[in-house]
Amino acid sequence: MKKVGARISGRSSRIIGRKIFRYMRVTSTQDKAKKFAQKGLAEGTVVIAEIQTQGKGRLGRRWVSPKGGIWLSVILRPEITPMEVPKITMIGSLAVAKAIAELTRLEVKLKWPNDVLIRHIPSIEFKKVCGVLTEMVSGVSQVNYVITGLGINVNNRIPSPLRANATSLKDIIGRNLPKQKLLKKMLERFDRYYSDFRRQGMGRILKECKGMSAVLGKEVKIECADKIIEGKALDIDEYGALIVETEDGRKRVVAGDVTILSKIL
Ligand code: BT5
Repeated sequence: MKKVGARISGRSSRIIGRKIFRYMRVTSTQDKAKKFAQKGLAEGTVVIAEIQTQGKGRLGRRWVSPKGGIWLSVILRPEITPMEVPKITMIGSLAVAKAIAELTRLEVKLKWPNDVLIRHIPSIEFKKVCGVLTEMVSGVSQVNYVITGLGINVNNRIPSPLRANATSLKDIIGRNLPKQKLLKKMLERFDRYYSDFRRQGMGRILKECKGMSAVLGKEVKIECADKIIEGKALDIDEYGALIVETEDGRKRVVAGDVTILSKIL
């Protein structure tokens, strides 16, 4: 594991990205960030790597992380309860979605609970360009710290088994994108939304997330840990839960894997 630059600071950020640790190759930026958090490193510290050898998705899944992508984790110390942690996933995915939209002018959507999708021009299909993983260490009623991991497919190749659902910005645009520019925009957005959240709660962020949602108003199938729920996605509540109208009435879903049954997003 090679450490490229010890500490790169100097961005005018208030919180996110006050310190950035860059690595050539790590197992997972989540693990590095967790170790730093345990040692007491400040909120807003970012760990970023060129390559992850054991990148992680949710529920122990693998996240493919070759050279060319943005793989990073952020240490956060929000004063929230464990139940509110999905709010942080929303903030992270919104920051990525907005930064990509601003830089590329492509159509970007959020797929509840943790995916950023992009339209695979010229088709009408949307594919996953980014996944967010939020892990926490907490007591019963208070979160100790949160590590939010963002994996963005920028200039990397997507292995063929994943191509049906995943894409990279380079795949769509046909050339390399300036990774540092996207990173800077994304961290600035993240910083702004996180500060808004700490000052005023989820109001504006929730509204923007709903506005970019790929699932609201659609017929969906959600695979949860112990059951499958089918119905129409009606709303996302303040805690980041999805409200679904099913044959047995309204259900509130806090986590799961969504398949959108409607053809057109
Ligand atoms: C996620 O999980 O989407 C969360 C991914 C978080 C990755 C970041 S990278 C920086 C930080 N450090 C880490 O170790 N992780 C975080 P989930 O929703 O469970 O999706 C995982 C599934 O997406 C896999 O089972 C594959 O099907 C697919 N997948 C794997 N690699 C992918 C990629 N690069 N792009 C798109 N899809 C991928």
